[in-house]
Amino acid sequence: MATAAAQRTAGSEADGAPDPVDTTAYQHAFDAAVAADERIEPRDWMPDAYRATLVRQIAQHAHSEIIGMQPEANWITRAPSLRRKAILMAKVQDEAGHGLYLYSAAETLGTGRDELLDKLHSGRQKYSSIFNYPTLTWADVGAIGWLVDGAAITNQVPLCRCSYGPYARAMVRICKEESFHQRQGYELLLALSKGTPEQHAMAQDAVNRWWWPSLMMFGPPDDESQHSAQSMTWKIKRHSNDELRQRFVDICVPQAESLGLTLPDPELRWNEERGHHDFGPIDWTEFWEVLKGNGPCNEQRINQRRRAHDEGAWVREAAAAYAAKHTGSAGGTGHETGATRA
Ligand code: FAQ
Repeated sequence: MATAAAQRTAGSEADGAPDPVDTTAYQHAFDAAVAADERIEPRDWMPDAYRATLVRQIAQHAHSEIIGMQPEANWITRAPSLRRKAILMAKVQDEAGHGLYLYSAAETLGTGRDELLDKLHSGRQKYSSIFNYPTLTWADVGAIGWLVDGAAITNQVPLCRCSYGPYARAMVRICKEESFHQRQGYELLLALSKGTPEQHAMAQDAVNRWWWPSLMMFGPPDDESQHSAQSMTWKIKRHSNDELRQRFVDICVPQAESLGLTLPDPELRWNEERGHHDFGPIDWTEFWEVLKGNGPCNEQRINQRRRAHDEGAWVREAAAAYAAKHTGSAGGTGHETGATRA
């Protein structure tokens, strides 16, 4: 008997569009592939809503990576040593790379990067709430690495098993790099925590400010998460927002102790019965306000992104001219992108 993968690609048209009369059969093959934990690949038939959900999530993720460069880039020129500066530059560059892998993954779904960037710039697509908070001191670089990258890894490791192949494969590399980022943040905070009383206080202040927004990164509570149930059925998401948030809290508590820092939540305590830490209520009003554009830095972030895009127009034009010049030359890969191979 043919595998689900063979069934859903067999007979598909070159443009990926099935004969309308056969849609039910394709749907069955798609469902079977998802149930069997097989990967859906770009040329496979997939429901329109599955494609749209992936584009939405991958685009939002890609936008987060590139907008996420801004808060830390703010500190590159003020890093306290050459070593710290080199590490921070590498990290910020990695985030740009993550954006590229993710835009490429979205391209495999038939949505170009220009279109996605246009939607970001016009406010029709979101980026993570976390990047609308300011980086006030050098310790914020450590707190972002430890908490924001830590939250990102907790959320993204399960995405390495996402049912859509290009997204899942992009996540493997991203998670490896994020784990380096998390370690550098932890190490930076440890140095400050063990430093002078002023440095310790600076580290504590940064953790106090980044803790709650980091918990919000996982998205709204499960009963308010409009996409979770369907995304989990499709195995795009493997865990709910609240499950991952809880996992993150449980990971952070012992790490905070090792750092010699406290988490700003008086209700945080181990619950023997649940086998997890209980934690205090999250201010969801703040979260929704940030999503509506009313966070401390929303305007600054999007304006900076638009400006960078406009100022980079000449680079895109030069790259396109170069590619056009080399199209048809030996190798003929002038316009090839990672999109088809992501
Ligand atoms: N911020 O129904 P759900 C990083 C929106 S990468 C803004 O639960 P879903 C690396 C959601 O889109 C960080 N919006 O949605 C780094 C939806 O609105 P929509 C980004 C949010 O998709 C580190 C509505 O709320 N990571 O940090 C947020 O099932 C350091 C209802 O929510 C990813 O994108 C939020 N936090 O679950 C870079 C990971 N949460 O779209 C630089 C992939 C929810 O209908 C420096 N994404 N919303 O208008 C995911 O796993 C999911 O999309 C969730 C949300 C879990 C974020």
